[in-house]
Amino acid sequence: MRKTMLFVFGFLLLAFGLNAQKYAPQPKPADPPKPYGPVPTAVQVAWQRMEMNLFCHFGPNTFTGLEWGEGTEAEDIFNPTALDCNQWVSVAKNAGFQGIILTAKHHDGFCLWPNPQSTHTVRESVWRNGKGDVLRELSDACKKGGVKFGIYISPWDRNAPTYGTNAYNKVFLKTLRHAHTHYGPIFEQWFDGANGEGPNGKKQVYDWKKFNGQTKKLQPNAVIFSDVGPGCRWVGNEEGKCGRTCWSRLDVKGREPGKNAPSQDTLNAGNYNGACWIPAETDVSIRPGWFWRESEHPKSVQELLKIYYNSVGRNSLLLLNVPPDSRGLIPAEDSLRLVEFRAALDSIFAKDLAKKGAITVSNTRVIRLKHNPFVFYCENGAPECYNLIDGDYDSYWATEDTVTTAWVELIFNEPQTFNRVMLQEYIPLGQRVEKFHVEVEDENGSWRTIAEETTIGYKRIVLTETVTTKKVRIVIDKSRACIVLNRVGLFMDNILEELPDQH
Ligand code: FUL
Repeated sequence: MRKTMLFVFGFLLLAFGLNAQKYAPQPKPADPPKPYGPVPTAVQVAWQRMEMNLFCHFGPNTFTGLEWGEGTEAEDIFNPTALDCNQWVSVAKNAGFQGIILTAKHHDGFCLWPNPQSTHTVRESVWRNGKGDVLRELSDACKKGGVKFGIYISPWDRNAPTYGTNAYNKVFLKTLRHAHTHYGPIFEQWFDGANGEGPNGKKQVYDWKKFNGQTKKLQPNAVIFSDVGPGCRWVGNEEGKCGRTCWSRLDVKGREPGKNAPSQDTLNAGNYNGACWIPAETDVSIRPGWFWRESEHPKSVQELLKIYYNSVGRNSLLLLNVPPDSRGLIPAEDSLRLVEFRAALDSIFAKDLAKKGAITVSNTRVIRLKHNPFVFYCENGAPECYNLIDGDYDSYWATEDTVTTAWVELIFNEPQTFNRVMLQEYIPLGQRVEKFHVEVEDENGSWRTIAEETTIGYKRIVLTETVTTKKVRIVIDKSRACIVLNRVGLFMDNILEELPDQH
């Protein structure tokens, strides 16, 4: 009996549903937008979505106070008294960092793992009677804590006897191979561009093709960092500042890391017509130096917030260096500062005021809705534009193919107060927007521009004066192809209220 009733009910539902489909005026849905220009690989998209990673500079310099060790330091100098990589991982996690990159070998050549290619390693030190291995500990701790693990291995080596000859390239390849086959998986391989004098006064001609080729083969899911990628690029400075205009595209033909890299300005802004997708990574230290020194202290929360806005908020990933001390622990003052930084970010970004609004758009592409493929609309206030606030990364609002100027309007019942506007382009389909502005309606019904900017990219956080309004309009003035946005957000930052230098 119950079965029959269910059957009848189901039949009625189906019949009614089909009927409704038949008679409702349904526009023809368009195909999703075609990718524009170079686009990121799935690995690059996953990497960009990490947003913030921790950098750990650790090695003989932690004990000597040098920034660039000579390579002649006695191995016994490296002797952390209480190394605990689980502590590094919990510091990273508590602050919301997704990955940790360790200087496995800095310019002094000292290896934090027993690299068979070198006699200048933890194995030759007194630390744990030569049985210690920092790479092993951090890689294990990362796996245990669910944090991704990456390594910095400096090509420049002030210790390697072969440095400056062809033989060094082979040694370096074997060094990479050892690290890549014993401690993976790694999410990022960091190649420093510094190329100073070797012990014999010679400069090394690096075989980048082989370094990258082997890395890609052994660690296909690792993004390779260098001045010219191929996975991601240096942002061109160590101050935590990505360009206000920032394209994730770069031209690298004939270029190499180091002296032959594009100019620092180019790295900062990318190339408008760059042939490759090589997004910017902003590396900066929480302290004045890259390595720990007792006399130095971490930056304030305000400074960290500025760095956040100038990196994550400008289409770049933030790689924040937090150096462990001579005990092998991240000092309490730094870990506390990071907890404060996290609390500040949470207080600003936990509440997205855009979610309280109704949305209309000047144009929309008719897209079948992801969660209900039988329903689609195209009139103003169409459901597609709610993809901008649904929290689903892969759902977006897009304009029709020929439309490269459009606006999104947020309308509220009650006035809202905010000073940060967050926008995201759906980068799997490329980077498109090159000019936009934000307007608010005042009490008299007239519109006022509160910000004018250029690029958006993966994420753009626009810093504005604090405004209170019932209507906000984001106007895309110029896009290189139809517009594809997956996020609009409005936030109130009560911590960094004054507008920092925005250049
Ligand atoms: C630079 C190096 O010379 C510094 O010592 C540091 O490792 C920084 C991240 O990159 O090129």
